[in-house]
Amino acid sequence: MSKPTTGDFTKTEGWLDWFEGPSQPAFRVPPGAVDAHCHVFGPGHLFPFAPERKYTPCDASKDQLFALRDHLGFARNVVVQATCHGADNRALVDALIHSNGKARGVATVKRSVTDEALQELHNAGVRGVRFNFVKRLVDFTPKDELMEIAGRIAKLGWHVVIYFEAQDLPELWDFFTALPTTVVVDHMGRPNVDKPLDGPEFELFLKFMREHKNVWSKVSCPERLSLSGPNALNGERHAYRDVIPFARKVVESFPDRVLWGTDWPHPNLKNHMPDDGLLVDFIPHIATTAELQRKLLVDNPMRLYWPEEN
Ligand code: 0GY
Repeated sequence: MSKPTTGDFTKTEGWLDWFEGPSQPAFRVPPGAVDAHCHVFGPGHLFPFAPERKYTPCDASKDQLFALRDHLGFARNVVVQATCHGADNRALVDALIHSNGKARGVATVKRSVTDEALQELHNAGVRGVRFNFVKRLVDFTPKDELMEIAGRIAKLGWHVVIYFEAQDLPELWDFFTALPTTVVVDHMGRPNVDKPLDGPEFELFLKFMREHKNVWSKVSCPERLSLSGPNALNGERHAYRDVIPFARKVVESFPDRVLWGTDWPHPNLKNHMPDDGLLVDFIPHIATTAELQRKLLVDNPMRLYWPEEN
């Protein structure tokens, strides 16, 4: 089904819309589970996309996100500001304040943000900022500017979410390791899963987490990283198999510092759009015991985003 973006916006050519009618996962997530990485897009006629954006998505509203949450059996969401909205957090804030306390957020802010604006974001449920280093998504922001923002948001008890690609970790290492907050890496730093699990590239990422106890990782987005794709094995719901060893390694090495999210509505996927039910069925392959599943889906995200409930 095509959902043309509304308002003055037409979605990017070739844009794949999110999966209509996701399947019921076979895996039942534990009570209180948190989808700790998802987005809202617009809708464009209410919340315009940012002039500096690199893509124009299809609309993906808060109500559609909350319906997916309920369908998959999750209790809460962490909504992450997507680059198509730049540093205009209105769609994110609108989702948070209409979530009945079931959503918290990660915003994007500029150096010029006022203390009052930060406090308003906090009141709405924002608990972190996102620094994006993926060149196809954003223009470069000077590191001194980002470090200044990190120092300010640290005072609110927030953390920094970083998004980068594996080959850029060496260059970014000194900046990342100087951040004064908890640091959450999106999608395991995007490993190349055709490279060996014990090769130098992924080992550098593991070292980053091993040596810096403030670093957490989302073990999310197998659909983005996989080369083998969603094909089930012998009719089983067992997709994205080439990503499993990488994600399982991170979960088992750092069980108290991992998060999981759907990444709905899945920006920028060119070849296939995942069935979110199938994505949930990826979880027991990477967190193989009830205890690991509880930490990944409940304990860890609750500690980071709803600490007052612990
Ligand atoms: C993701 C990944 C992507 C996009 C964004 O904010 C964004 O635009 O995060 C991507 O294209 O890899 O986490 O949703």
